[in-house]
Amino acid sequence: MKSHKFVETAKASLIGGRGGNGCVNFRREKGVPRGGPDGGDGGRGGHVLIQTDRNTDSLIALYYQPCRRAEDGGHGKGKQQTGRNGKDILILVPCGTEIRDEANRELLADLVAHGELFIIARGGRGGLGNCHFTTSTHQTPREHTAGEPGEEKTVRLDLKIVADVGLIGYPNAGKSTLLSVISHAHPKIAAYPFTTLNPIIGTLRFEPYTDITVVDIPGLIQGAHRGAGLGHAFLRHVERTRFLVLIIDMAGTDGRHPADDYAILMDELGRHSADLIRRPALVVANKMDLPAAAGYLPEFVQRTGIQPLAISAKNREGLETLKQALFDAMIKIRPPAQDH
Ligand SMILES: Nc1nc2c(ncn2[C@@H]2O[C@H](COP(=O)(O)OP(=O)(O)OP(=O)(O)O)[C@@H](O)[C@H]2O)c(=O)[nH]1
Ligand SMILES: [Mg+2]
Repeated sequence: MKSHKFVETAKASLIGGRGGNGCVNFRREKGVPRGGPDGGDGGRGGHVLIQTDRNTDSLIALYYQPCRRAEDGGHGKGKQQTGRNGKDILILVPCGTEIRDEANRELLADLVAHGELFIIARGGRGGLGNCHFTTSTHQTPREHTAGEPGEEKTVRLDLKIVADVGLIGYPNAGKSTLLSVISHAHPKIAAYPFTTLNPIIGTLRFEPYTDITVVDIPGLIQGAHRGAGLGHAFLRHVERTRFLVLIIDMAGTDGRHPADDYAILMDELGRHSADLIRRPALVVANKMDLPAAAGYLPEFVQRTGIQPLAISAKNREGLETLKQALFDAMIKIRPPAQDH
């Protein structure tokens, strides 16, 4: 269905344009044998700019074109004409893009809101023309300066999706099914594990108050921190969320006990980041339409000490209660800290 590649990390080599050189020139006018210096300055080299854009959903642009160099500034000319500035390059990235120096991993920018603009590689300043070097004793200066080189940056970009709520669960637990019935998103749903390969965002409308964005990610399994299944790198996409929904297949469809699933999910979350297991969360028991679910539920409650919210995403049961719980949670929780 998806025709474009989803790229969530990219390396790029970005270079600002060189500044134009200052010019050496002397005025030549009829009847003025030795005109004064009138060499103009060089123009600034173009910047490489990065801007967040809510209509851009992956780093694909940098994946195909990882080396960018902005245009050089024009050289200065006679009659004090300044060279033109080099054209800037604007690279659009999704909201939630972190930019780090490739060499030392220093965080250069974390662009979250739509429209944030960051100059990643400045263009060099233009050089000075000889008209700047005149003094009372030095009337025919030939001095000028060359344009400065543009900045060169090798950076790594990482997308961490910006959403309010993250869906966590084993493959096949019904995360995508749930997203499809509480929002207008159309994630792929299938009875085999790892159907979801890329994060997908859905929006819940609570008119007239607010919107809640929910991100659906791939399934997490035991050993994900060692690379099992699809690994755990995709958990970055719930790092910025304020609230998690842990979805448990209460019917044990794939032959595991739901209480084990819960313990393993928490363990894998904790191994990815201690922050994630402390994040406010709601445990949801899905597939309650299947008879086995009623059998597993009491033992789940007893072993985990958690009374999950029972739903059937497939039959659209329990969804109003779930939506209300999300809404209440959003109101209670302060906006996310920007220090991830
Ligand atoms: N009986 C029943 N089946 C469900 C329910 N919710 C989801 N399913 C089924 O479970 C299977 C997996 O659903 P998905 O929504 O793709 O599961 P997922 O958690 O997104 O799986 P991955 O993307 O692989 O991690 C599909 O065959 C769904 O139809 C439910 O409430 N009841
Ligand atoms: Mg899925």
